[in-house]
Amino acid sequence: MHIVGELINSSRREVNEAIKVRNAGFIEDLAKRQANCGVNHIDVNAGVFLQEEPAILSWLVQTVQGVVDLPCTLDSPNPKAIEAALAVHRGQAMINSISLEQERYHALLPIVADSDLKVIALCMSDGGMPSTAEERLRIAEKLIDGLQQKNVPLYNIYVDPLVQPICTNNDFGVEFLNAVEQVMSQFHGVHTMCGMSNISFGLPNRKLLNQTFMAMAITKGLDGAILNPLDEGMMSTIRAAEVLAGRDEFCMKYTNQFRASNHWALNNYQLRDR
Ligand code: THG
Repeated sequence: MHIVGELINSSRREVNEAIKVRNAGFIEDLAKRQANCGVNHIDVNAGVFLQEEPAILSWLVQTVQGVVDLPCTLDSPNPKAIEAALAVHRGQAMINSISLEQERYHALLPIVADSDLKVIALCMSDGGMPSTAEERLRIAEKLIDGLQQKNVPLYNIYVDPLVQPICTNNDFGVEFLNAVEQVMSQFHGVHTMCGMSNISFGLPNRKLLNQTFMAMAITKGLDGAILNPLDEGMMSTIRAAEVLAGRDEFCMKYTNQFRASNHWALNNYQLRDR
């Protein structure tokens, strides 16, 4: 599972305040804590700052990469912000995200063309949000085709079928899951990615719903997610679902996570004192 840590997002109040006063320490701490959870990319989002977004996004990248040796996911539809951030970024950045919305598509396609960037392809068009798996597939197909024509290799494409709140439509869960399954089987080599927490919007006990939905999506082949890596329940669910879906050779990741957690110490303690 390719995990993107979501916490450095300007829509979160504390992050917003830290950015305003350029509190590098706060951002560095969030970067380090997410890195310690084993994430693959750190998402950076300065979307609420509009005019200042290019300057702030590149400041976030430099601040994050000053303390952790990880690439960033550049969470912006603004080509100026992406360019500014890429100019200071080290390693293989991920663009979050291109979509079929025409303005966004034509602004971002030249940036990823002929590059080694990873790119999230969001299943959204000017026709609004897709509701069925079929609509998602049609958009995914066009995005994959357009990216391939610009020499973006399939293994750098992460299709995001778009998670929507289950409380607004009873079918949103199943349609998303079917889209994951179909993308993974029809476009061999392509990855999938999503922001899981939208599924539980407006409902109580959101963590339970997010975790359960994650396990269900993993059985369909989901291999990437943007999430809060400090949520231990979610991280455990991912390891458990991956081992059970046959995606964790020799159960190594599962065993290692268990070892690293308190359960291991507790277990040893109980064994010793038996
Ligand atoms: N797809 C893609 N990109 C995305 C999303 C997506 N980027 C933005 C968003 N959705 C994913 N990022 C966030 C960032 C923060 C939060 C939710 C989604 C959030 N965090 C909680 C908070 O503010 O305190 C903490 C998380 C928690 O407690 O579990 O709300 O869908 N391609």
